[in-house]
Amino acid sequence: MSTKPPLAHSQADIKSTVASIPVTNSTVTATTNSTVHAGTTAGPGFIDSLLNKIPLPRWAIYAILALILLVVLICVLCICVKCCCRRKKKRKKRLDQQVNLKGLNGSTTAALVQPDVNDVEYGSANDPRGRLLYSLEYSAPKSELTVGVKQAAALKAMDLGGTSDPYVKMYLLPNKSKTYETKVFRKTLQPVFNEHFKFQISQSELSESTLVMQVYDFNRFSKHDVIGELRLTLSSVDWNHVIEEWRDLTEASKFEQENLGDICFSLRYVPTANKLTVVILEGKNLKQMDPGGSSDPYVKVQLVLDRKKWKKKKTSVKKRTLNPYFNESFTFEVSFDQIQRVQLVISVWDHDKVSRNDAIGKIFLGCDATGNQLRHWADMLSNPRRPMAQWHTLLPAEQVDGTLALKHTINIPFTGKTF
Ligand SMILES: [Ca+2]
Ligand SMILES: [Ca+2]
Repeated sequence: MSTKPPLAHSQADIKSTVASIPVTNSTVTATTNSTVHAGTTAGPGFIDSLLNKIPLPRWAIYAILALILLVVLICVLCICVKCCCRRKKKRKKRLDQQVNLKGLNGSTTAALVQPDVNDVEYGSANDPRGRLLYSLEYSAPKSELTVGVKQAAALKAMDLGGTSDPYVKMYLLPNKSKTYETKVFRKTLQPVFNEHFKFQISQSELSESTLVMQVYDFNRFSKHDVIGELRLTLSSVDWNHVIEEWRDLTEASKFEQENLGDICFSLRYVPTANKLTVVILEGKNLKQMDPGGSSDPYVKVQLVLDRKKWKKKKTSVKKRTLNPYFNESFTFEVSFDQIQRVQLVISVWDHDKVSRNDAIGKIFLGCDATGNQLRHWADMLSNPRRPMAQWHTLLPAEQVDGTLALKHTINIPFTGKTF
């Protein structure tokens, strides 16, 4: 208590009250006394009575309390450390994935990808679509255009999870006789393709052609989406140098992409039984072939072996629909030796009572197919006895016939629309 008067003095000085020192002194001491008194009687008194009720010595109670406090502190500390670690791990995992994807680039197995079920499209039309690094080289003596698809960057995410499964499709216009596709790179927005494709084209044709490179997002269970595209007018290119440059992708223009529709079917091969089963499941958004704005679709399933028409089956006709549901199964006897040489041609036709039936669109699968079709075929072969279903976008019959004809220059019995 002897130290209190100077403290009271100083408080009084600071406040610079006009009141006399003895008065302030007494009020301050009074208040301090009262607080001390209240503190010692109400709080501790209550705790004392509580502690007295516990049949343990005081030191033991204090020790237990300290122990509990220590345990709580350790728990809080553990939770904090765990949270931090998890965040670090996530960041590390993301980095690892990027590294793995970089390591995968260029490997042949990248083509046989099986993206997850959550391949769902989202995003709007005006987002940036990313960039593509390509190269162009023309050899006049060989009449050969070499297009290099080097890499893409900052591609637009098309799937849930913020990624895409990109691949590049390319062709020349107006003579769209050959379409090339790169391998698919799974779950990345910066694939490194490093693939080269050659077009046989004369110098005069070259100056009238447009090179179209489209970056697609692969989806196993739905239609592949165009992420973006590049259209290069080849007449404006200086062919004295090898061109290598980055360009921003633009939204794909639809004007020359005539929509023929999509077809879904499953393939199953049982090597021990020599059985190939094709189930034609359904078609969607088929092209309107009849004046009434509809079509009467049916599907032809054909096998070509050693350049000859080999086996043929067809579904029933579905009247007046552009989204037919077939679910019709066809089984062919194909030996393991034959399955490696056979081509499966799926064509969708519009039935007409009066006039000739028209082909709506066509695709072919087999070991010498490309892109999506080759992927489906490879999936079937690498998963024996399991039916593998997939959607395919129909191509113009002439284009597919052209590709087939190119491969079988002499013995082709199937040129023209009748195939
Ligand atoms: Ca995808
Ligand atoms: Ca018809």
